[in-house]
Amino acid sequence: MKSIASFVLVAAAATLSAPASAQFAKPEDAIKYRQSTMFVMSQHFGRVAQMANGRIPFDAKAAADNAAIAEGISKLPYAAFGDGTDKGNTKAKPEIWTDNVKFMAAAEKMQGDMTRLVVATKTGNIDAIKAAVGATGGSCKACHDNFRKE
Ligand code: ASC
Repeated sequence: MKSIASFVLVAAAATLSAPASAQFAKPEDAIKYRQSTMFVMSQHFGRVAQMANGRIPFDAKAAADNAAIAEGISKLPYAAFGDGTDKGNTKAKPEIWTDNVKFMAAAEKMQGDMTRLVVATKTGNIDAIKAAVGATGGSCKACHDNFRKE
């Protein structure tokens, strides 16, 4: 009985952690999904960046809220770079698949920067937020330079 219960738990965990790519009916859907999530992430990160750059008034709560949303979204795009999604309406470079370890390291760097941005926004300290925005924006840019076509 105990072992059956364990098996059910393991099976449920395996289902929950199955590659999220399984959710895409066709490659175009995966491409649209990763572009959409990147776009929404840029909108929320962009609001914090605009505050850090003094282009919109600093609002500590709005900064924290937007950073938290961007951090959550930063987890989403990478399941949508599955096999067969390298062609079509995409600027993705082949290196995403041929050098996937480097690509995923760049993704994780950005995700870590997003987490540090959330921590910074919770302090409400504009200098800490500026530094974290700079680091995060640098990660966005580095990955685009290496893995996105012009
Ligand atoms: C943004 C955004 C990006 C990055 C990048 C940083 O706000 O949409 O792609 O920052 O421009 O250089």
